[in-house]
Amino acid sequence: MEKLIITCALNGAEVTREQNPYLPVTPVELAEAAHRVREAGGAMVHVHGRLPDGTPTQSGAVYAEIIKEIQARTDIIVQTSTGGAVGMSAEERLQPVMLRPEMATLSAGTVNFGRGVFMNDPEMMEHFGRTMVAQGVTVEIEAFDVGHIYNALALVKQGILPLPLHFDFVMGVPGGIPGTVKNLLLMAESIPEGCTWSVAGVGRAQLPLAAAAIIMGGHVRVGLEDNIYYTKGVLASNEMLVARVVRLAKELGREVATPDEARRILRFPERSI
Ligand code: KMH
Ligand code: ZN
Repeated sequence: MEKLIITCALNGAEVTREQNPYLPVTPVELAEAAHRVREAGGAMVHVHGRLPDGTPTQSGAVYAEIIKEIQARTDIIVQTSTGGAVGMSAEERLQPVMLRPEMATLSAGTVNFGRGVFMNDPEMMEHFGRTMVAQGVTVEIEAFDVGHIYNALALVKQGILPLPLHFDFVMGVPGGIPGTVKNLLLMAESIPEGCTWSVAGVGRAQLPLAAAAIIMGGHVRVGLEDNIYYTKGVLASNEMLVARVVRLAKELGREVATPDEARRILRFPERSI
């Protein structure tokens, strides 16, 4: 098995400080959290822009600050969100891609998202895919349901995205595929040979799906975007969640990847700038 890539989704767009006081919001807070996550064993952070009052933003200036602050402290991979928050326009969401981050997400289908609708229609997905490839940004497909895998493969058929792809199965969003091990097996078996995958279990699905992914040869995403609790009634910090996955991996005999090892596993191109 390849070494295990641990990604930490530091903040997301929906969680608030009122729900979890450890939530990083500002670029400096995100960078300090990224540094702690790297120390704990994380290879990548998935970040969302926020204004100082916590409001989600996809502003290029905010993301530029986040990337600069993180890179000043650590070699961890910075993956920017193109999902942003429910209700944002496509152009708004795409702004961070213009900064040419190493990796960005591409949500591969529309899904009910709690009480809202997270829109990702075919035209948007094609536009996101073309823009990310043109900018030299490695894509992570966010699949909130099994059909989203096939939407991503349609982009491959159209010649927009290259194979192999890296998929992140986001499981347990109310409106998406439930976060069970049976469903994880279905997701993992639905991607083409040679592709890689990670799983982001939402809420209480985070821990069992992380354990399953370690055993199955997939990779793991944890973090406050997806789950604010360490255990029932006990709030988590990002680094606590990462450290637990590192301990699990050790017990299960799976080595953990450094950021550079993750760059190789995820087939990042060599970059001159
Ligand atoms: N905030 C969600 C509506 C992503 O980052 O690419 C979408 C999301 C996906 O978080
Ligand atoms: Zn996100």
